Amino acid sequence: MSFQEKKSSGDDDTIVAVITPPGEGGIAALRLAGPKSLALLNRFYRPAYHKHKQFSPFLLRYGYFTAAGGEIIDEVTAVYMPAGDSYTGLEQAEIFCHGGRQVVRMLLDELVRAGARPAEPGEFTKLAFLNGRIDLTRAEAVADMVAANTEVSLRVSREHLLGAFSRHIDNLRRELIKIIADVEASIDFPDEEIVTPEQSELLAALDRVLEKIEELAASYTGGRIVREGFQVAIGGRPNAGKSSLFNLLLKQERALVTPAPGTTRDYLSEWIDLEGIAVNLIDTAGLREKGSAVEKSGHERALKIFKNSDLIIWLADLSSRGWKRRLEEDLKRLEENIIMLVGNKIDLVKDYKKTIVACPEMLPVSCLTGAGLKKLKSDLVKRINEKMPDLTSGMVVTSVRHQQKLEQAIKNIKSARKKIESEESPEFTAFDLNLAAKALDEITGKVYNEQILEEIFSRFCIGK
Ligand SMILES: Nc1nc2c(ncn2[C@@H]2O[C@H](COP(=O)(O)OP(=O)(O)OP(=O)(O)O)[C@@H](O)[C@H]2O)c(=O)[nH]1
Ligand SMILES: [Mg+2]
Repeated sequence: MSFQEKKSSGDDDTIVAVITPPGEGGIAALRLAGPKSLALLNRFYRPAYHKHKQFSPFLLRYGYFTAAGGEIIDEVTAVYMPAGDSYTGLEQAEIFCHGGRQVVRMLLDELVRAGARPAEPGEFTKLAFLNGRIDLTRAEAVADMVAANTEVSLRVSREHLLGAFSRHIDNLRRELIKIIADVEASIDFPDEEIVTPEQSELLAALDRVLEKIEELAASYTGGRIVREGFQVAIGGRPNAGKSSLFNLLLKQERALVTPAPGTTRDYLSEWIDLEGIAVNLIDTAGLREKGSAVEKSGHERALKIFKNSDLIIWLADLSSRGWKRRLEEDLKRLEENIIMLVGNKIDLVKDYKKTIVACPEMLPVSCLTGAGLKKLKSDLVKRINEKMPDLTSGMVVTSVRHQQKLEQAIKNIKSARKKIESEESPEFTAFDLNLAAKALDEITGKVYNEQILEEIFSRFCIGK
């Protein structure tokens, strides 16, 4: 289905849903979208004053919502938006009532009894897409924007919502289409009546697009961090002070701290906001060779957590004898992980600087006195920022769906490249390149099918 063929969901339904969160609140809002929105609004609305009698576009009116029998259900304000000039692109009305569960339910019931259909999850945004108001990446950004819980994720989803990302995809597509036209010209005019580009020119042009798409696809690692947060695990031998550090970073006594080794058996996980970045901090069970069965399964879990973490803070107890030898063993085991080395309990070690001279990258701290913790936090932020994508452009892939389509496009372009090099018939090259363009079109929604829409909008809640 192409962009031009888009219609509203195919029927003349007027849909309704509460668009504010459930529960009690000062105000709740209901939205109607569809050709009967204004008629339905007029049917239940009674003005408080004469001058609020008639609805005109975008002017808030003050009055009452009355039941079918005429009795007043609530005092409300309401607004109407004409088709072509609303979020969904359809005629729309919004009613603001008091934010009580029962009030909302009664208003909704009246509207449904009068013929409005309860909206499906994400249906308002889906209509906005189907009516050509926004493209798919922007529709998806609506959900991300609502879910954003840190400054960074908000900034990225806002860029996507405002269309920076889809404009970038469209530019890449345009470059690709130009190349396709050149390739196809050599199919249509095999006698070379018109000048077609040299093989080397074609390859150079393809490489330029390929490089840009690859760069965009590479931003996904950072995009995943923006979306899912940055995972930091605290690891180390039993009694190293992992739970103490966890509590300090969390600024609350969340994990149990005792002098007995093996206190933490299972892992604990909490979110912290480190300078606008969502960090998922995990306290793990201390690693040691011997231990009870419970401890052992705690270790297995810890190892799995380390594997999935973006960074491990590895804690050594500088006051314990033989910490260096144990650290060496541990580091060997963890060699593939990114580690930040921290030496704890410096308050117990007389000349700690001498002790760690052989470990220049080790950060000395004391969870008891708080010494070194400021530096630990700023180092942590630095390490996280190194892995964060450049957010200034908004060109960050945050969605698996987009990432898969980009990978598809890369694969198709690479295959086309090979065909040009081995001088295969241009039809085959054009075929691959058209597939690549289609993959890009599926990102913005120029090409879509029901399954793609279902995948995207099922993530939404009712009322979005
Ligand atoms: N003197 C001193 N004691 C500390 C320091 N940090 C932690 N401790 C103590 O060391 C003991 C162990 O601390 P925890 O935070 O429970 O250590 P853990 O690594 O979580 O231990 P497990 O969960 O058993 O693996 C507790 O008695 C803490 O009070 C420190 O910097 N200095
Ligand atoms: Mg612990």
